[in-house]
Amino acid sequence: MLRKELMVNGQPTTVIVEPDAKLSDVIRKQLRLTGTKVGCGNGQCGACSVIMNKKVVRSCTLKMKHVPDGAEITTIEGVGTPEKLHPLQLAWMVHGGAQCGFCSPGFIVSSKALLDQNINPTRQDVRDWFQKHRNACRCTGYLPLVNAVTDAARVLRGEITMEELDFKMPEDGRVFGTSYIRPSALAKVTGTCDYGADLGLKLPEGTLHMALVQAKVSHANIISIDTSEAEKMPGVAKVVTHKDIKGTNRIFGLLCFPWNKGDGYDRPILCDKKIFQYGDAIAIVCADTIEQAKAAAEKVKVEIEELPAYMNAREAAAEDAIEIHPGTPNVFFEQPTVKGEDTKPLMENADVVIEREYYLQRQPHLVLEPDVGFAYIGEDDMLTIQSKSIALYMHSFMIADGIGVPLNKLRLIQNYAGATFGYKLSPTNEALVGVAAIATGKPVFLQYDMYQQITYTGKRSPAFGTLKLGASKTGELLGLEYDYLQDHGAYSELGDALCVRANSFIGSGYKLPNIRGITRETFTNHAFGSAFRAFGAPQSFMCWESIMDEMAEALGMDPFEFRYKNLYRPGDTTPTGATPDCFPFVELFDKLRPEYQAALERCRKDDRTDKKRGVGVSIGIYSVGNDSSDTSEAAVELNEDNTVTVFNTWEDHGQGADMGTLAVAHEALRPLKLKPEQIRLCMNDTAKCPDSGAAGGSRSQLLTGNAIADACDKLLKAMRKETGEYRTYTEMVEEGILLKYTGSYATTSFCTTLDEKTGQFSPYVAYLYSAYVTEVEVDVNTGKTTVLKMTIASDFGTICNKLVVDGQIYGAVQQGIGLALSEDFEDIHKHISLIACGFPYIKDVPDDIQIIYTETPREHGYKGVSGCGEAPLAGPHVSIVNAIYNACGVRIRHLPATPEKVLEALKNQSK
Ligand code: MCN
Ligand code: FES
Ligand code: FES
Repeated sequence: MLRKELMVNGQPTTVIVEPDAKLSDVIRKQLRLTGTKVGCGNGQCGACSVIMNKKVVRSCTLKMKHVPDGAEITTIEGVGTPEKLHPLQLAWMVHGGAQCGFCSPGFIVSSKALLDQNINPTRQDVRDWFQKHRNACRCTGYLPLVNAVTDAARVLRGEITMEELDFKMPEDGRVFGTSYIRPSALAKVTGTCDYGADLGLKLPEGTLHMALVQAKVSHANIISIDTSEAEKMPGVAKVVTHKDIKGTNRIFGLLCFPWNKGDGYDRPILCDKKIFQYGDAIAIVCADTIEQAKAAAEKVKVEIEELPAYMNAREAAAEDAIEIHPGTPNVFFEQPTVKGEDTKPLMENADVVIEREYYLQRQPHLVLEPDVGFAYIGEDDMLTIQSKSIALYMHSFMIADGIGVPLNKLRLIQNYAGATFGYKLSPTNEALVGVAAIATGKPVFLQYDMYQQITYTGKRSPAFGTLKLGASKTGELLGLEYDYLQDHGAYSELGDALCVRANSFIGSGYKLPNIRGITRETFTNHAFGSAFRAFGAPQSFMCWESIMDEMAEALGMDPFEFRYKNLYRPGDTTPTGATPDCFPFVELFDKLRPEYQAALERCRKDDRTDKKRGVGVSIGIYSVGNDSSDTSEAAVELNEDNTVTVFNTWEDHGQGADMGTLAVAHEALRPLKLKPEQIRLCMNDTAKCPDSGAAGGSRSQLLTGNAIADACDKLLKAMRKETGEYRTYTEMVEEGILLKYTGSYATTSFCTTLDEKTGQFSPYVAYLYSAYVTEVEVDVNTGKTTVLKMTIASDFGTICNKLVVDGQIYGAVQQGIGLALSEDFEDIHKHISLIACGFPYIKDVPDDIQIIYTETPREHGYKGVSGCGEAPLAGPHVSIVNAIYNACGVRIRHLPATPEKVLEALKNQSK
């Protein structure tokens, strides 16, 4: 043991530690300073940054034996407090720097060390600093963070005051439509916000720690599971296997269409007969400490018979492949699109016909907070599960039978989430902690490390698409044929819905009267497909916006003007035959055109023989809500102090559910003249809040927003006196008037259901439209592509909070760049860390991102809103690959466009 005398946040502190203990563990677990977060745990993300003796260190890799005695350590708690913010913390809030906020303490601490040395850094200095210190963010696209640092520096230099930096309420007192700071920002920037791992440290004594016994192969029959040795290991309370599960041991995968060939019950909670993918959970060891649990997990013996592993869609769809889920064909869902005339004769008569194949890879979500959750038997005998779930009611429904607990005995609560980007639309750990809590009768805690996060949570489903497009020589689109095969990995969960998204998006955005296409979804033994921001759109637009670019070239037309000519205009319909909710593309392109022309001019001027520059264009469309019918509920209650509480399950990934809820409620309750702080939020607890639906499908602002507004309307009606004034709480009670009202909203009356034979339907309440112009530089000696600038023009309806929506776009740019150039989870033994998976750091993302909006009010959204969260990720990657082509003549049809791939294509080109 070492005895160290430290100076922590200005306070002399003595700690007794193991020499090999990590500084991050000592700070978090011994000193209970949980503002310091641990993300990757291996020096790649900077979430754990602290200042030690004036230098930024990543505390997760620093062993205590290397911490000098007397070291001065500053954590986020020492930078500033909620009562006395450091300018960096305020600047972070004002610039929307804390979305999920998981990276914020690390960034702020790192920035403090920079400003301590250099009070007047340039933007480049800030970017160099974050790159050097590996401060990684998955949500913000970095640009707002650089803004925050430079503004905080201005405060420190005395050029502006904190008051001047702060958000100013407009004179009319409105929150809706402004850049009001989200309510959770203060806790996030001060490190006082408890995420799952922080709450884990606050669980009662006796809580058991869970370690999973996971499959080390991708496909096998299980012959036996022997837990006898593990059970005898020190500290072990129980080894849970499928035999201990009281329910069906299956997670219901939400079959969406009855012609799905599976039954939706293909995913076991704990494997019983088969292993379907690498990492599958086979047993759970529950022990007093995590070390004991892990040691015992090593002793569980699993005897298997290995089977052929199908690691991509084509292998699994081949005729000789065995069924991964016996009884269900590997290709478990198919959906044709039949729109307009037969395309065969059209193709024969078209002036130009091109046929191409494209592939979009298995994009990993790469969130910084690894999955974490816990469960306990709570009040009223409820099995209470706390996790990062973004679908609380839906998950209850999906797991209840499997774990063997009636729905009315199950309570799900969302913890603050260090982002999900959709992977938490799948119940990843909820059933595991549920069965462990039932089997042991104790509180249980399960935390994945980054390796488990990457290898054992869902991924974006990769897809192959072969498209054939016919056009007239004047550039009219005549017909499209396609065959699209998507790899949904080991489990079917939401796979049919994902498949149908491709029918909606391939061919969209343009006048295209005639389509014959088929989309197919297949099981493989690779990572199961889960929702990922823009669910289905990036795959579809990779195919569609690539072939549109190739068609422009075949026709000898400018790719921007070719698109412009064909853009949706009134009278046009979507590939599923629906009428778009509005037609903003022409105006968006008109606004983009000068940017496009300036970009072409810049690239022409700056082009060099070794570094080629080019401009790419693409569009992206996304939809709002679940297919065909969607509903949401929220409630409001008048409190004794005449404040109002809003109740909903608008789960927060980090996108800003708190902000959306507050802004809508504040606006809808304007007659009460409440200040924003007089509206309280009670969110994301199924025991307290009504079912608002999942925070997926960019649906919440529109659907839950309407439900909140409806609840507010009802409350206002109840409070309104004949004089037009409003009753106080006391008056309401005296008159015996209800204080709490539930509001609801449903899309059922105007959305229609999918036609099995033709794929035609009107599924969505609203759509989201974006167009991208991107400038890249390709180094022809290395094949490396750098994105220099991206301009995005979008229409998401009326904007509820500008800071949030800007932030969504900036963040999507980063993810689009990763998707285009580096991110993948293909090799299960290689793609196992953030860096190996191609995580984009600040130098991979341009500091020049321009945002253009049109705000076409939507008929069905409160105050004209539509959604926004996923939309900006529908198409940016295609503008990048199109720009690569424009720069150097290399057409990348299989993503990601890694330097090796581009270099090889360049070499082939010169042969
Ligand atoms: N918003 C707005 N004005 C509009 C539309 C939306 O101000 N006209 C705001 C909303 O208040 C909300 C945000 O934009 O804070 C997104 O709203 P919406 O599009 O309705 O999306 P949801 O809240 O239903 O769902 C979240 C969506 C999805 S599905 C994924 S995945 C996603 C995303 O948004 N994951 C994210 N954004 C993310 N952002 C972060 N930081 N982290 C994630 O994991
Ligand atoms: Fe320490 Fe990622 S660098 S948690
Ligand atoms: Fe940076 Fe979410 S705000 S990771």
